[in-house]
Amino acid sequence: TRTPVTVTVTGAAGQIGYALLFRIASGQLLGADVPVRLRLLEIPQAVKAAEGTAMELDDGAFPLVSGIDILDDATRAFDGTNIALLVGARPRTKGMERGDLLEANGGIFKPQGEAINAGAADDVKVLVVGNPANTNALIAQQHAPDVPADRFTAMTRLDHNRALAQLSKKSGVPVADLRKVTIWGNHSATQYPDIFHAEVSGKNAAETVNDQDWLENDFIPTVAKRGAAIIEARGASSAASAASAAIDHVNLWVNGTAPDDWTSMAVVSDGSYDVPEGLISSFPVTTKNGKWEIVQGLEINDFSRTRINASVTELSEEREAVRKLGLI
Ligand code: NAX
Repeated sequence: TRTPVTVTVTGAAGQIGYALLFRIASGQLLGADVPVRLRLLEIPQAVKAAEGTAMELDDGAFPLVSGIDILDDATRAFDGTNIALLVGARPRTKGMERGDLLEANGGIFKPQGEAINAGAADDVKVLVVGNPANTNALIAQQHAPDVPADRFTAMTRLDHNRALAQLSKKSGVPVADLRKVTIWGNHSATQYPDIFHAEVSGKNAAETVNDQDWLENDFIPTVAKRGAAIIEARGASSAASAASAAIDHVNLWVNGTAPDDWTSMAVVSDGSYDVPEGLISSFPVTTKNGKWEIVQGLEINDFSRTRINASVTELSEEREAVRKLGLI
């Protein structure tokens, strides 16, 4: 039998945690033959609620779960961890300025980065879901100098999946026959969902749809503002879809993308597509043997260039703001 993989989930008592943990326990994160050891990290006030979730995990009697620990200490939670899912974050509350938000999250992601640096397994892979996800990932990464920078990623797969869903509706082609959509930039309203390289049943998506008005005034805003629309409809923010995207992100990273497709991941930029080096920005990415690579050589038209630049500028500003706050 295989040795269990240690998976740490922060914000385990939250609504994404609630959806995510059961998917991990059932084998959908890593594979139906991979046992997992779960570590649930919460703040002290939420430990009791995390214990409740753990009781329900027990009651799922999942054959792949070899143990569950509930912790309120980051050092212990990340000790020996192979997969770190950083979901818990400080949400923006009324009257909070962006600087306050970045600072509050710096207080979470700096110590978590340090704990990962100190004790995580050599093969650790980190996914940041908690918002502002790209910049939180940057803060954690900057405080883990001994961990290769390419192990720190932030989630834009939910945006990618939202783009697939909208493209499927518009084209009348099932999601299974869509390939190569891309989310560029920041997981925020400035993100750019790109279908110029996407394929609908093997044909170019932008040419097949051939509707610039839909692209500009429907598709892009619908994908970028979907989070707000979900809150409006459900009275609570996206949770099961966010958990599902986290499963996709890690599963693809570990097990590889299909030969004729790619995924979107926010990863440390090497300067590709003129995205400043070191920013954690979303790119089209292929994965193989647990490593990701940015898809190279795509032609970027003027329409795309303007939008990618706008989102990347926002990321540069966030990096500047956390520098000024002394968080990196
Ligand atoms: P909840 O408020 O339901 O849960 C967050 C949990 O995190 C709480 O239980 C809280 O106690 C815990 N927490 C806070 N600080 C912590 C710390 N230092 N260590 C451990 N746990 C801590 O939020 P939920 O709906 O689960 O969303 C979690 C995060 O995901 C939010 O930041 C949210 O904005 C973000 N999202 C990111 C998405 C993405 O695509 N990247 C989409 C969905 C979601 O909006």
